[in-house]
Amino acid sequence: IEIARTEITLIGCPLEAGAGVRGSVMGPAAYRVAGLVEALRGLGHAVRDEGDIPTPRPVGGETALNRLAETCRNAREIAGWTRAIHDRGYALMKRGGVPVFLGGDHALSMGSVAAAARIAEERGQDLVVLWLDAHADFNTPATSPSGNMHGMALAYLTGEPTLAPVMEDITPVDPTNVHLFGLRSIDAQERQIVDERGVTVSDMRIIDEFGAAALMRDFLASLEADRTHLHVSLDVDFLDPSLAPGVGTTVPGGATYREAHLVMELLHESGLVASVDLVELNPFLDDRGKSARLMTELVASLFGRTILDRKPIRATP
Ligand code: EXY
Ligand code: MN
Ligand code: MN
Ligand code: MN
Repeated sequence: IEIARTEITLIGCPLEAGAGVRGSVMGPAAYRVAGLVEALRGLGHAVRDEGDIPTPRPVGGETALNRLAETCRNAREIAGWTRAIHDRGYALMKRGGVPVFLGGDHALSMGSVAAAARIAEERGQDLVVLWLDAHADFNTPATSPSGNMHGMALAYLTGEPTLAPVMEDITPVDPTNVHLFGLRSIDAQERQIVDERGVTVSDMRIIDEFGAAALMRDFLASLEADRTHLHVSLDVDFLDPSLAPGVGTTVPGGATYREAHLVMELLHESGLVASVDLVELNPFLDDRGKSARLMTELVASLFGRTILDRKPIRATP
């Protein structure tokens, strides 16, 4: 089968300020070592690696942001990253092609999804966000048990007013267009927010019962082809920790090897994926590059690799 040649731009976002443990700053480098560029080129795509976004200066001076920093760890750093990632992401999408944001912790999506929302609005499309994650990332500063901003990304993006100082004037994401897939860890108050805002949730209980493929097919069938910008945000902890230990927030009972590949294969077949985040990879916690390699394999499936041309993953090169 011929794969449609896609212009893919890789953009490294080496941040760790949103996470509770350090190390995801090394994520972009690990994807390059694992051969992400080569894997995508091998499928016939036009791949440009833009390198890493330089660490921005923390945003300071604003009273509202200073107040936010009292409850949110590294709020000024995250504000800097959000602006930088948004601006670069927006410029890339404006040129066309599919950007792949290499994280970096999940706070990076505050910038990447904000950029996707702006582009979608300009193009008269609906932004739909598929959040492949063990967690909901819907905490607000008031409900967060940790103060870690990677757990607040979706609350910010769907217009949580107390998080607005991170970066004002975003195009808010419609929470009913957010699909949490793989959920198995959520805080009590966070659960309330997810319910109240009408977010779609496929938790692991539902995935176990009905199967990842059936749920993913229904989801994709509900989207209108020309009117949809589908943004996929893939958190390493979506995967079972036995497969992907290289993440700071492992939760048992995650997606299996084939479930994860099948989700990627179905997403590819849909032809709807317009932007992608790869987040939370922590090479410092990884086991001989195992998680970086698996994530790279999954991205290849997302961009058209099929079972026939897949090589087995080995623990060592
Ligand atoms: N719900 C917890 C918190 O807000 O602190 C854990 C969040 C982990 C977020 C990871 C990236 O998905
Ligand atoms: Mn996450
Ligand atoms: Mn997570
Ligand atoms: Mn809707």
